[in-house]
Amino acid sequence: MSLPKDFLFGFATAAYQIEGSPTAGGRTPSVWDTFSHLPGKVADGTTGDVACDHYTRWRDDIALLKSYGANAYRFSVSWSRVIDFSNASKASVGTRDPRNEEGIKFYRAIAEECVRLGIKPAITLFHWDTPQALEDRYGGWRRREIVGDFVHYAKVCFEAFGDLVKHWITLNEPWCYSALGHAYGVHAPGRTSDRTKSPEGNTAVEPYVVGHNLILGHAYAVKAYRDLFAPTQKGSIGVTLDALAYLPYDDTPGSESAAQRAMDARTGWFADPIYKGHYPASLTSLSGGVLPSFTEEEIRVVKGSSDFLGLNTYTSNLIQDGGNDPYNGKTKGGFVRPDGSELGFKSHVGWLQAYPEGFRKLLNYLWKTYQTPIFVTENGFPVKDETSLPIEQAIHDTNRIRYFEGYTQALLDAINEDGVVVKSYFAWSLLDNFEWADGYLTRFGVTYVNYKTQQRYPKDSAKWLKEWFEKNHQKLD
Ligand code: GBH
Repeated sequence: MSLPKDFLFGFATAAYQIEGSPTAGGRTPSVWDTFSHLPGKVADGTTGDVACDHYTRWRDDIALLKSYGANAYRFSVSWSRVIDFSNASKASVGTRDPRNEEGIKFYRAIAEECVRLGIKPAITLFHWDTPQALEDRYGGWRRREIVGDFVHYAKVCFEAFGDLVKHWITLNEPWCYSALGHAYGVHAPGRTSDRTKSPEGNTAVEPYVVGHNLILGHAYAVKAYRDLFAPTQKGSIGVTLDALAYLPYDDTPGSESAAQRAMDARTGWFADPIYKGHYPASLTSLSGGVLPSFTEEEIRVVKGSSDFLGLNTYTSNLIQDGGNDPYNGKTKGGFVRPDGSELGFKSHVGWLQAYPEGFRKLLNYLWKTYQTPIFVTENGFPVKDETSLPIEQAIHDTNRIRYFEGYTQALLDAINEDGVVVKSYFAWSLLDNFEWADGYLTRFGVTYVNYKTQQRYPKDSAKWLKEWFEKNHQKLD
């Protein structure tokens, strides 16, 4: 059992979840700054204003990566740090806002330090933090105009970091941004779209429009990279989607087709256009005809616009027919089988149960369906209790180790037994951090962060993962 020589092993983070310093170096707000400051949006009433203070402590955090044996680091760039929106109120649609050299300097220093330590930097361009200026200017991702602005920003990044960065991820989990941000309103920009305007009276158009523009933004950014940068920089670029193993609740045809419909609605919504050139047929009918369509020219740009499939995955779900949620395939999902037994073991967070076999099935499904190398860009386990435990106890994160044991074994089995091509494993996350609408209540880190002192404490899981990689990585040709 082993991992290929060029396998990337490391940890992932996202800008708004760790950086803090929201106004430093000319940064302007993103939709997450606005949203988290609204009362009632974040469970513990917190924001990312300070977070892990990574903006000033980044060098120590990269040292942690090194000590955990990582050969790669996935982090996201904050759009509103590297593009200067300080004059945005005077700008109109079509303005290409200038570069912000101070923001660029910050991320270049991080990438340089990684390279110096033998850690390959992998950049996510969009991890949900749309510049508020663009939200105000024309409605952010609800409008096609954003594609030009996203490509402009992406080109600034390719130009500024591309000598150091050879792995690019355009978008993180567009499903979350579209559905959680525009249908349920639990993520920024917090919109709960009007569902009465759709033919079925349940499906709103807006989340699909947002998803459509995200796909186009991704595809045109990839085109720019391939046309202008890849020939000299020789990196690869793709998208990261979130996926669950949706497993039939029982062996009835109803459950089986519902599970497939859920896969289509959650992951196929983005994966099918990007890898196959069209939306899934089941999503087209599920949406009651409100899905936007691509022009012939757009299809040529969208189809094949990812060098790999970036995969964020945490859990599995048992699917039955009969739900009422258009963005999850109008299915019902749960963790309890017909015989009353549970799927895997529980975390302290309702949506996540650990089920390693589901991960192995999912890897096989994605490999078979999309036939492209898979980069696992996030996988991890939350612990709520860590917040109330004394630090010296919280760092002994036995349950998280149990999760990683199962999931890394499933990964090895998929690679070595099933022949699935998997090129990376990034654990979520390097640090405990701002867990979006959950605030700081839920900790996903392999490093405990004491938010009062900003002191970092490696948890046992960090050591466990380090040893796992050392044991399984082929270093010889
Ligand atoms: C990823 O999101 C994110 O990329 C990362 O930033 C995040 O910190 C990490 O995983 C851990 O959550 O409305 O029932 O889906 C994973 C997607 C979005 C899953 C919010 C849980 C809330 C429950 N997550 N979702 S539900």
